[in-house]
Amino acid sequence: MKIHLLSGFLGSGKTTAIQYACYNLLQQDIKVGVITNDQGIKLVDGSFFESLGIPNKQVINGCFCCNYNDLDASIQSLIDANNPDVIFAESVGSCTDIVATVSKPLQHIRKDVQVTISTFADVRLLQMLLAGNSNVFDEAVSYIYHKQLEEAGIIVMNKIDLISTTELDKIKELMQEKYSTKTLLYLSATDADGIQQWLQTLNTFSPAQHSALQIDYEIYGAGEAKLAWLDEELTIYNSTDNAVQSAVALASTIYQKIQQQHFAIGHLKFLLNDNIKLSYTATTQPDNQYIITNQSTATLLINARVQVTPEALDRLVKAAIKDIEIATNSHITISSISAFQPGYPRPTYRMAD
Ligand SMILES: Nc1nc2c(ncn2[C@@H]2O[C@H](COP(=O)(O)OP(=O)(O)OP(=O)(O)O)[C@@H](O)[C@H]2O)c(=O)[nH]1
Ligand SMILES: [Mg+2]
Repeated sequence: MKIHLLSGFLGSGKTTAIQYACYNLLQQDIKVGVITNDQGIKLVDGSFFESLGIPNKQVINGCFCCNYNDLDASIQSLIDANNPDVIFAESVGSCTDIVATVSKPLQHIRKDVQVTISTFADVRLLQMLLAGNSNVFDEAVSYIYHKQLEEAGIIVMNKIDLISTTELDKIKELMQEKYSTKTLLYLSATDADGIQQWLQTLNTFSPAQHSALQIDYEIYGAGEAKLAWLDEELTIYNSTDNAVQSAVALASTIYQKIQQQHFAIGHLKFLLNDNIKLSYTATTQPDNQYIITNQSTATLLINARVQVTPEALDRLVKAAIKDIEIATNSHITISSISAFQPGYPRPTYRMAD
């Protein structure tokens, strides 16, 4: 069995890559399983794979490294239920050091499993950070971003459809200079050829190329603590059957309020009616390909990961809810809410070289 670990910053395209890779492999009758991971409990990614009918498990309430035993139990549970040939495991976008804390322990404990790690990077965000545009995220957050790239065997520069060929050539040059020892891929996860290229690389990649990071956990912990997580589940009631429109407007209003206040967005994602994902990142917005249906109720799961305090994020979302209730003549009830900062990273195992 193969386990492909995906690392990479919030919103870089890990879930999208797994989704299309699963379609590709299922077409070839290769059995797949997915493990998603996040700091919270009510999570868009896990529910999204559930809605796609792809066998999946979630490691919740903290990253793989700090919940190694839950990761292992999820692997076992997928094996018992479905015996997959390939498992994709997506780590939290603010997590790093996974060679030492996840990949090496996995290879040590499950000797029959082949493990790879790919780090995903949104090519436009990378472009900004490589250009020294350091005001996108706090220095400690950028530290995590660069550590994710540093520990990768394979770096996937994703979303190349968003830049010109001239810009792409420039990035290739810079990445080659900085990361010449790594396997560098340039693709779009939404493109079948791009996914095929990534899967081919995974098939031929030797895990021996991964080596553990030198990392300062004080800066890593400080970087995670700069980010706020807000998970909220709500139901929208609208007597003129405009509940779905109101939900979409709420997502957009939250995004606009974050933009107005100049808070850096890691990933602002929503799951509408348990199956439609709306996602805003530092560089992308929803593609609006969903179909608006006339309904008197709609559910919305909000997962916001933003560089701000949890209290300010909570206030901002509450204000957006109020605005939408008034603007669309809707009533919104909140069934669960949790706003917090990720805790200091304390890995279950850490195996350096
Ligand atoms: N244009 C474009 N957008 C993409 C591509 N891949 C992903 N996206 C978009 O980027 C956004 C974030 O993608 P996800 O796959 O959810 O990112 P992620 O890395 O799983 O995010 P987290 O789980 O929050 O860390 C979504 O709106 C995707 O549709 C791509 O190749 N091109
Ligand atoms: Mg994801």
